[in-house]
Amino acid sequence: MLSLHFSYLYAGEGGVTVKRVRVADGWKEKEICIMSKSQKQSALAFGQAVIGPPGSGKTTYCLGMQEFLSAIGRKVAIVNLDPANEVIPYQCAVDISELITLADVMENLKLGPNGGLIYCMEYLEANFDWLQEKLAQFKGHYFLFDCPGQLFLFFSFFLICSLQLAAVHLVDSHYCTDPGKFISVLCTSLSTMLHVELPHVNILSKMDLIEQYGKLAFNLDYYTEVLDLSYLVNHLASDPFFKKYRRLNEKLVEVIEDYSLVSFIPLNVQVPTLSFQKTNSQTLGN
Ligand SMILES: Nc1nc2c(ncn2[C@@H]2O[C@H](COP(=O)(O)OP(=O)(O)OP(=O)(O)O)[C@@H](O)[C@H]2O)c(=O)[nH]1
Ligand SMILES: [Mg+2]
Repeated sequence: MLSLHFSYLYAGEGGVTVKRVRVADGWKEKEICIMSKSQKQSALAFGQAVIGPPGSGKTTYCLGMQEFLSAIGRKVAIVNLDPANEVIPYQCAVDISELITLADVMENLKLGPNGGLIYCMEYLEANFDWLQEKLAQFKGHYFLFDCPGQLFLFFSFFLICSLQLAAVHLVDSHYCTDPGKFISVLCTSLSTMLHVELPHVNILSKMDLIEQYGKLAFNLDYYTEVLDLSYLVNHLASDPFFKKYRRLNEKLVEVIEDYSLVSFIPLNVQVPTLSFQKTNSQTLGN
């Protein structure tokens, strides 16, 4: 078997890096393409991975963010990574449906929607150079990745993606009106933060509809700051049905409080304010 040992690196002419490698029968010099520090810095690209459960408003957020960033003079490119997105309301720079669509996979391979999505993501990973070539055409742009709702499909994508990404995790704000659902939203948000391992912003989307399904039991700050969840557990226990789950709920909120990571930013995408951009510009890669 050919065993390679790296000896040393030095910069060759024209920015090519020459590496001396030891092969089974001696030493050999090999030209390889390793970017210098300055080349790396000039190739640095920033962006947001827009994630969240199905229907949470990811595509609408991308449209709103594209309009907002363009209005403040940023060059922005949206990458649709959802092979099930049939109607795309924004100007799409890169579209996964040029490579593969969920409808084709379901029809030709006789798969259901979840199996089809897994196949599409594996196909994208196998053709990652296709995506990289497309992204390379948008040098100097800020990227927005519109992801499908099935987030677990994306963990490996975030690992291999070479961009400086921040995760923008959207959660439908109407879950605040139901304490049981809000606890489950806190758990999924925490689990997402821990799995994705990117700079992370949690957003309560559709704020204009927040009280459409009932009044909030506490002030909005209580839901966004996620500080003392014992009030939420007490409130839930006042319902005879949820009373028997009190211990379970106490343990769940204990986990969330122990990590002390989850908080939310309320957003009505129809009125994106400058304060949203200012507060989060660092996390979102400026
Ligand atoms: N009123 C209101 N409706 C919104 C808002 N954001 C999204 N919607 C609506 O919510 C629905 C779902 O929005 P999408 O942007 O398609 O959600 P998505 O997360 O991309 O959905 P999937 O791609 O299916 O996972 C659409 O009918 C949107 O018009 C908002 O801020 N306010
Ligand atoms: Mg969508």
